[in-house]
Amino acid sequence: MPDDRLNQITALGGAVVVLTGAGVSAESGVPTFRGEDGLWRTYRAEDLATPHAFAADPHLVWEWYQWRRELVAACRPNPAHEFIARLEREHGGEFLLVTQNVDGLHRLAGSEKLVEVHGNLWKVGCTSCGRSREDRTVPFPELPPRCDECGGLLRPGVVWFGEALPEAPLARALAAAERCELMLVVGTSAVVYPVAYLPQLARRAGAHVIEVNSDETPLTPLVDESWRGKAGEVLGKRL
Ligand code: BJW
Ligand code: ZN
Repeated sequence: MPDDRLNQITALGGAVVVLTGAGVSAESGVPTFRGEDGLWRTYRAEDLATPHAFAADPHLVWEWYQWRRELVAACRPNPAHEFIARLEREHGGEFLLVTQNVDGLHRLAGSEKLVEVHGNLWKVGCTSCGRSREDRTVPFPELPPRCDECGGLLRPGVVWFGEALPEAPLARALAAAERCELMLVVGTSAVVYPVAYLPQLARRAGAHVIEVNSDETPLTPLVDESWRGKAGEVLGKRL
């Protein structure tokens, strides 16, 4: 095991935050949003992941989510997810995993201290009565799916552009970013706000920030260390 800042800080029980994005799941077969093989048939996230798109054509938006639910249902965690789950288990100090991912793979890998700030693909919410619940039906017999209770239109339990992030998870993420000693930022393009503020916040509060990414991002010039490469390979070596 290398003697680097990650190991030094975790050995001393310093507070650690891991922030992840779509790149951490790429080696599991989940397409990223903005990468080369990214997105998602012929549509851009910015065109489908909005309340406006859903209001205009809920069937089309649900087709996209149904396709993603089917795809993700067949995916398994990779060594990057496993490394992060193990870091949580073995680290004596404060720990929080903040994920922008909606695929649920971190939980499958065993992560427990986590907040899903952009929601979860396996949750649905009713646009009429407001009830929300977990629903793992793949595929839905009919699109768009309807609420069992009131017959209203269901929507995916994710956060779209222009929508507020869930209050409690975001507050936990902000507080953890402000007091961590080390932040590991894995597989995110760091362009979607407010999450993109978290590493900046941590850095300003004096944390050591390490970015793990196969490419450069707008965050790269601001971090203390860049570990260039595929997350599963770079972090898998440390398992
Ligand atoms: C690898 C790899 C490998 C590949 N290993 N690495 C300024 C300030 C604040 C807000 C804004 C602002 N300017 C604009 C906004 C608004 C907007 C925003 O940020 N827009 C930007 C695009 C400019 N933000 C919002 O609208 C947010 N809400 C908000 O601000 O609300 C305000 C409000 C307050 C009160 C009331 C009402 C409103 C909401 C943002 C929601 C984002 N939603 C999505 C969809 C989620 C649901 C779904 O999945 O369908 O979240 S968009 C999409 O982007 C998804 C992701 O979580 C998010 C981030 O993407 P991510 O994870 O970084 O993926 P990629 O593809 O971009 O990057 C992958 C990276 O991995 C790359 O760097 C690769 O190199 C790398 N990689 N393979 C390691 N193997
Ligand atoms: Zn309902």
